[in-house]
Amino acid sequence: MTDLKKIDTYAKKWIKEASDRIKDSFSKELTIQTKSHANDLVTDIDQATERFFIEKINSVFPDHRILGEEGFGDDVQSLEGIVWIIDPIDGTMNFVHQQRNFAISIGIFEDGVGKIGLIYDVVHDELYHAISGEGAYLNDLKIPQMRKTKLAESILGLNATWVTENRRIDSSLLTPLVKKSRGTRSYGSAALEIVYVATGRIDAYLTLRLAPWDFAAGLIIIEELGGRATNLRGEKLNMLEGGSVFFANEELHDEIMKDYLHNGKW
Ligand code: 2AM
Ligand code: CA
Ligand code: CA
Ligand code: CA
Repeated sequence: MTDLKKIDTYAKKWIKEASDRIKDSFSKELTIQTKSHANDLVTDIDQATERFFIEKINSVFPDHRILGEEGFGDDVQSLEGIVWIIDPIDGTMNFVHQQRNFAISIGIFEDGVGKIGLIYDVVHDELYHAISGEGAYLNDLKIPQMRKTKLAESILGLNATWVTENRRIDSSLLTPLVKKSRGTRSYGSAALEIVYVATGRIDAYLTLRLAPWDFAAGLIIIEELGGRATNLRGEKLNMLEGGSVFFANEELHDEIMKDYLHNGKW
């Protein structure tokens, strides 16, 4: 049987060590490069942090595989066995511009089933953490099951990009949703926005394009708390390819899916 507790203990230890290194980097000059376009940033610290995890995991768990954003892990084409899905810094733009509002995100899957989710808000020293079937915690405090909300009394996590003209969704579909909600927020870190949904700071998070490392850990934490995680068509999330995502408490998920997203028929 897989020793999840052992994996969990190491993961937590490494996340704290990685976070100390990231904080040390605040006093040094960053090397910043761009990836797919001018606003898609990556720093030497994103890369060094991913490499740090890969070295540690390979040394203790040589048969585990690693899917990481910066590409230093394995060429993961299936979720067989144990797979760590890692975003070394989620919210790189915030990391560069603000030195806050970013997180380390690690989701650990066994044969495709989410087992351990860890999201660490480095600057606030807040570790959101779940082991499947054993509850979810913010540091040592148990997070209660998610409460149900109606859209009219809900705050939505939504990036303004998607309510402007874009090629992934007809933005007029989102206008009535935004109008009916109590308000919208955008924090610039998918992992943090998902745990804000988990803890009820916001009630839903929806976005049109994420990669698996953006939501792998968050998915495990949300599901542990009775929330719903799908894409914007209401389908199961694809852990190898990513796509649109929609996280919310059950009641709000139903309301938005039915009344605003036409049960995925758009
Ligand atoms: P990152 O900082 O790890 O790149 C910002 O709204 C959120 O979207 C962050 O979680 C960010 O993760 C993610 N993001 C940024 N660029 C992206 C891209 N090209 N594809 C998918 N997710 C992206
Ligand atoms: Ca990135
Ligand atoms: Ca990310
Ligand atoms: Ca990242």
